[in-house]
Amino acid sequence: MKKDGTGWMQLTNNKACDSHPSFVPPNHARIVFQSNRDEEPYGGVDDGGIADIFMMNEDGTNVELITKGGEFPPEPGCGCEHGYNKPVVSPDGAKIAYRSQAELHAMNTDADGSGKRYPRLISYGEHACNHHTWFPDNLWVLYDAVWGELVGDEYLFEGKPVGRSIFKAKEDGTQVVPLSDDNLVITGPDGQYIDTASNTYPDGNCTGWAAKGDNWAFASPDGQFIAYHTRYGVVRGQDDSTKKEYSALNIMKADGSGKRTLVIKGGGPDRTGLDPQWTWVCGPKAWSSDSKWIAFKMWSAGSILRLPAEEGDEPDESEPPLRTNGQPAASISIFLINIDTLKIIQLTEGYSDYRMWWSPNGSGILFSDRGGVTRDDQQYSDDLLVMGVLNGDKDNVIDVEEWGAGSNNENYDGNHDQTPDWLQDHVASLHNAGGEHYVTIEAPDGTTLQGVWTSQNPSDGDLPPGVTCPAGFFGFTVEDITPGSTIVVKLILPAGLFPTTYWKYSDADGFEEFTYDATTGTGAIIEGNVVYLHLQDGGRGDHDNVVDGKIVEPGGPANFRSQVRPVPTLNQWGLIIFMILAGLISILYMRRKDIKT
Ligand SMILES: [Ca+2]
Ligand SMILES: [Ca+2]
Ligand SMILES: [Ca+2]
Ligand SMILES: [Ca+2]
Repeated sequence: MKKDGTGWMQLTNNKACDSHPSFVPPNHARIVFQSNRDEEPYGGVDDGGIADIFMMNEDGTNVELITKGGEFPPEPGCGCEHGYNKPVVSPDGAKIAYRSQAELHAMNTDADGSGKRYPRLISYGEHACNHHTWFPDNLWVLYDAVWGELVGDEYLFEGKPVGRSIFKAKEDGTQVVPLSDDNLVITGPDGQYIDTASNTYPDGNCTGWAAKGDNWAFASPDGQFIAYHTRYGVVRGQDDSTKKEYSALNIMKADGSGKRTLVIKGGGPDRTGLDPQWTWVCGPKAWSSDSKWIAFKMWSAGSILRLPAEEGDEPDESEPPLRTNGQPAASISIFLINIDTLKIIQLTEGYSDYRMWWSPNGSGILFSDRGGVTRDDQQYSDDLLVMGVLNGDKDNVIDVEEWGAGSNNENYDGNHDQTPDWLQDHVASLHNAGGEHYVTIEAPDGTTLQGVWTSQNPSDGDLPPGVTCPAGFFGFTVEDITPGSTIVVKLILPAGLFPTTYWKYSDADGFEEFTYDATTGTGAIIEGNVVYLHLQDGGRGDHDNVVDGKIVEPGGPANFRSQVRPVPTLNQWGLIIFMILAGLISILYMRRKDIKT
């Protein structure tokens, strides 16, 4: 359907469960999905209606079963979730990560000349792999899983129940890296272990899985961070009992280091910023295109009542999480948080909103409104909605990020041209990586500033000796310039920050100082807190090295000088006179004090 909800068309129409669709990049002309339709038995062997993975054209034609033949033998399972399921297409469209027997696999999207897609097991030793998402590099798949020894319906490690952990697996099946194994035995932030039942399906046919622990890992578009959440309790007991439970939204670096909590019951890491009724944060998260904000959902306190799927059905009260019955109906709202400043913004209120997808250019969030507390009394099941416009220009920096350091000033004008920066294609205002400083980048009027990003250090290695970049690095692309021309881009730092030089980084040349060269008219000229970058398309300062009307720039202001001027030093006699004077003053002061008392 179109962004305004019109122009939708039905792609499949049958009694089977068709789910988990995704477009195949880069041209998005095909759709991969999961279905338990029975029409395609394996070489005459009926698989009993378990899930398989299919591909079709974007208009619903040319449906092809792709988990077929000797490479994909019929799989045991129970219902729609088993067999070959949950296909997720890689960002480049070349590979599909999926589940089979609750383990994580990958295959090639397109069959080769001999008709093979080379399915491969990429997880190993873990159980109940779930919630898999691709890393932006197309090489790694993030997922959560349980490992340990299965005793009864719980997995134990050194005798204690373990929760879910985050792992990343290489798509060729050669490597698995645990990212949160330090969190295997789950304790709450208060240090107490919370004993909860594992979440076993009541029919007993499928292996139980522990819901507590780390779940739902999503990498930021720039590949620097992984957002995930931790459940400190189970949401759905088999006996429907109410349990003390809460959860957190966390973040870590891509290598698993630097774990920190962004949101926990009541708001930020210090549990403020939101009404304490907001207790449960979970599920899919969506990153803004500038990798600075995360959209997440939270449950308010209250009882959960899901409206009937069809008129005449009984209301279903079994949906998680369990709340104290008798309270007003709970709602689920969508929030944004800035990963550095921890600023929280509530986007929706009073409904049951969940499952967000943020468009790659940052302009809007697609989400679902499920039955229960719904925008439309006549709706009994889930609706899809889209929220926009969250990025009013082309710089890749979302509107609230451009609204000043506190994300609360719609008129913020960092380059002082009387126009709010969020409305300007050639101006971007944003925090540096780490969030300590708020800067403005201004390209010439009439050009467009695109793909703005920040990083503390774009290289895996250290900065060169003697070079410090306390504000980190800034990357951007300036388009719509005269091919071959030299432009000046202003990097406006906060007042009081005085860099003395500017360093660039590229994969090809590593770090290099960008001093001003009068012969070519290129390089950095620094006046106070403003860096004037003289960049030539296809020449010095353009990292694409091509005359194409476009300049690609990553670099950072370096070696800040103190804003404090050196204090004139006293010679020895001056120092002695100063000490005598200071002594006299203190004696006088003490005497006056004596007189007063
Ligand atoms: Ca913007
Ligand atoms: Ca402006
Ligand atoms: Ca802007
Ligand atoms: Ca260029």
